[in-house]
Parts: sequence; structure tokens; C-alpha cells
Amino acid sequence: MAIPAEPYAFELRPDAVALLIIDMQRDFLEPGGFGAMLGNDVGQLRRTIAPNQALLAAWRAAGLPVIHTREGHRPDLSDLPPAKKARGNGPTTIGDAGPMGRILVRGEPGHDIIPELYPLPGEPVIDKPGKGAFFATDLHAILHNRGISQLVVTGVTTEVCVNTTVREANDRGFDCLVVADCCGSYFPEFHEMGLRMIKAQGGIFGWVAPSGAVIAAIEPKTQYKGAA
Ligand code: TIU
Repeated sequence: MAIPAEPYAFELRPDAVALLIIDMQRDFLEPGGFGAMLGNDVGQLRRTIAPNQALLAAWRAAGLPVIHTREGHRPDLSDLPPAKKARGNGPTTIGDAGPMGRILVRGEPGHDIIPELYPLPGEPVIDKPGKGAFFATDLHAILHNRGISQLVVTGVTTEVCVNTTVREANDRGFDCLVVADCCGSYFPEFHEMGLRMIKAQGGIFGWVAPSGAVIAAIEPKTQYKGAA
């Protein structure tokens, strides 16, 4: 089925596609989380919750596979590069006590996915130590084993974990459709440019479309029952 997209229509194959929802975690999205603690406007990310809920509901209703990711580290921080720990040069960094538990540490409240988009049993959750979802995870193996070659990508933030993951996927041969209103950045201009970078040059990294176009393509069409 063809989805109207930029820079041209995305040919969605229901037998070979997964929805990949990137890092919709409490520490990034909730007031009082790590992102807010750093002075970021979480409203820029929270506007993506409702569109993601609508897309996720339609996707699940269509019986298509969903994969979630979370950025975070082992409690002993053995998978946290010292360079990432030091980055930001602030008094509180990854692994320290934050407003919703230890920051970006697996098992802590702030690390978990927001309740509005919580994974269902059977939906894989990829715990990733980096910005890209392929680096140091089993995502590639899961996609390969399930015959998935297309990714519909949503989540936060557009220019960081979404862009890094789409670039990783593109180099591995996956076709990525990024859902514009289901992605967000603390910086609106980075969101805009992050999307433009994906679809530029004939879709150098992939395609971009609004959630409505994806939902319209996967929703079962109303059956014509004939004239009364
Ligand atoms: N998930 C993700 O994008 N992690 C970040 O650290 N993003 C920022 O924009 N900081």
C-alpha cells in the first residue's frame, strides 16, 4: 500500500514492516524528569504523545509488530562510557540520583516508558546504551529473524536518537518512514531540520509522512454492504 510521503510515496509492506517507537521515557517527557531538570521544555515532546497513541492503537488493531526502545544503562554503569558520563559537565549526570530515580539507569522509574504508550506483553523492548537503537543491542537480529525490512519510526528526540537510529537502519539496508508529528525535540528548529535531513536528496535516509497518512493506509476499510 502506498503512503503519501516526502520525498515520494512510501510503499508499505504489511508482511515486512515494524513500528519502532524510540525512547518515549518518563525522564525525557515528564515534568520533573531528567530532561526538565536540565531546563528543557518537555511540552515540545509531550505534543507527540497523542499522535503516537493514535498510531499505536491503529497499528496494534491491524495486527502489525511493534518494537519499543529505551536509552539507559546497567545499574553498575559498566556499559556507560566515561565520555558519556562526563558529558554535559553538570553537577548531575547519567547514573546519579535524579528526580525520578537514578538517571537513565534500567529499572528506575524515570527510565521506563510513559504509561500512555506502555508496551504490551510480547512487544520487544530494546534497552540501548547509545543514541542509535542498533549499537550494542539485539535489534538487528530481531528484525532479521522476523523478516522485517521496513521501519516506521517515531519517538524522541528527532535530531538525536531518532536520527541516529534511522541512519544506522539505512546503512543496514532498511527503508525507514519517519512519522513527523510522532517525533519531537526540545528544540523546534532541530526537529524541523532533523526531518528535512532525512527526506532531502531524494530521501537520503528515508521518508517523512504525518501520522494520519500512515493510519489511513493501515486501517481496515469500511466494508461496502451494498444498497439497502
Ligand atoms: N533519546 C534521545 O534522544 N536521547 C537524548 O539524550 N536526547 C536528547 O535530545 N538529549
